[in-house]
Amino acid sequence: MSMKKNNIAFIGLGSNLNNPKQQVTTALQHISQTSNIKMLKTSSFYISKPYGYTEQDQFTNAVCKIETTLTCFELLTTLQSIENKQQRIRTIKWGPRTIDLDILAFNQEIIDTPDLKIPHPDFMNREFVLKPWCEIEPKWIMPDGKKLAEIYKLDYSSSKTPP
Ligand code: ROI
Repeated sequence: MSMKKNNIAFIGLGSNLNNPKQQVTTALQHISQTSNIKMLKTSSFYISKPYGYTEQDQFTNAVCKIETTLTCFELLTTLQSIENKQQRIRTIKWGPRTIDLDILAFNQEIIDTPDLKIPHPDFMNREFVLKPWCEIEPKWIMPDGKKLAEIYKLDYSSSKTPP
């Protein structure tokens, strides 16, 4: 008998097109309704200024915590199919989107493949990720041993500009 491992993951949600609040709500419902995923926590919704490419509408952002028997790659595929269901059209890099679903953390694992990088490579510079994430799990330990609340305090002390 093979038992599947229970994994803990955090997912970042963001939208700035076609009723962003509704898009995030719908994505959270889709995630909750996925078999092999149990929704554990959801953050409040945060309105944030666009980061990276600033000539676009403000975003609605949130973070959720799940338990799942899916592997991180299966989870990525699941999230991409939810993005597709919500008619995400990929135009320019960092452009407006109906929904963006990023795996922020998967247990304490480091994944570095062309299609999937965990932890999210730029999370420490993104207040719209750190704020909702810290709301639900400030004590989360990253693979490098740093506590999330410390990263938020230390690394987001001033506004940053993307590369
Ligand atoms: N900016 C904000 N504020 N929120 C996002 O979710 C977001 N997502 C992105 C880019 C375009 C980089 N900027 C963002 O992918």
